[in-house]
Amino acid sequence: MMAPRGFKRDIVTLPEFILERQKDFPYVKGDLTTLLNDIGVAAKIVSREVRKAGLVNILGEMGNDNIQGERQKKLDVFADQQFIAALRQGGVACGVASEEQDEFIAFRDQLYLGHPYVVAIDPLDGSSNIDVNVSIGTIFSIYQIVESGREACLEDFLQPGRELVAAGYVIYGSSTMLVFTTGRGVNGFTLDPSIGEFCLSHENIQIPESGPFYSINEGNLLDCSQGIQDFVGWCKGQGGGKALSGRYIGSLVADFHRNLIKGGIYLYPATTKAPLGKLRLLYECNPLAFIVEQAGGMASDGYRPIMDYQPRELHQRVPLFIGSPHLVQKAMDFIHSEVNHPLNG
Ligand code: FBP
Repeated sequence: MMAPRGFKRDIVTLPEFILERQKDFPYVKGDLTTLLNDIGVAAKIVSREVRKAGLVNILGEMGNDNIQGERQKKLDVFADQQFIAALRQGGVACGVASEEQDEFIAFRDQLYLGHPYVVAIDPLDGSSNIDVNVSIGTIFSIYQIVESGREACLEDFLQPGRELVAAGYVIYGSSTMLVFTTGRGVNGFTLDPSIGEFCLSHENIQIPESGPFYSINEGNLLDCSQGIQDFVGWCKGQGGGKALSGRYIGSLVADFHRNLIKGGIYLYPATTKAPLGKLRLLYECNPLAFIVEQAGGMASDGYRPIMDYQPRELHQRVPLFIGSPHLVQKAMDFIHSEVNHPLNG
């Protein structure tokens, strides 16, 4: 039976959505479309392995440490290989920097010369949750290379977040979702395994001005500055305000996603043990900062926007306060009111 004239399916797949929005990008010839699709394919492959992790030999450790000094998990390495292969085979990116790799990888084949993009990736975020079946994720960000027609080089990756062309994350949770921005709003796609397609499920996501959740590893709290301890106290209703609910999954992508949808703040401040915090500017903080700002939220190191940082090195760490603008501003107010705060002279 012929579909009636003008019949329109009620689902929009990721490739269709990107193609439809391609006209928004003055300078692209479809490269960004291809690149986002390549990332989508690798995400599907990783999602397939995550969904049967307990049945296949992909849980547990590889037996070595990565450049971050963390025990590398088998799924970290699997995801890293899948995304790098997808970017190399996709033939659009000319280089990649990964949280799991010591150095960036420039795709040196002639084929890649002239391709305008490099990608930074945290292939598997929330590694500590892999073996216990808790939501984990992938975080990616795309920069245009500084000078076209040459091989990818370090300066292409060490650009401020303000220079990002696109950023996104994949969450492997109760469903697999891909959420991304190209600087024109934030959209979310849910993987429909029955057709193997990411389908538009969350259009033009806006983070609530404030929200009911705060996310911090309170095990580190006594190691944080007084301003941060006071802010967490405020979150708990000390000082008479309405208490927020503490939620900490231990997977940045999962905590961030909940707060993006429902409102809240995630913070991983500097501590005496980790004076620069734990999270990586390139692989985790910049891409999520781009997304949250596009959704009406804020991302700060407690003093200035994350996106204003001039990165100095590939694996640089920064403190992170990210989420609903009212809550991030509140945290910054508490920090700025610290007795020995430099701004208080
Ligand atoms: P990786 O798993 O990519 O190293 O990410 C860091 C991370 O696991 C975040 O996902 C999470 O929010 C945080 O570290 C948890 O750290 P901690 O165990 O110190 O609270």
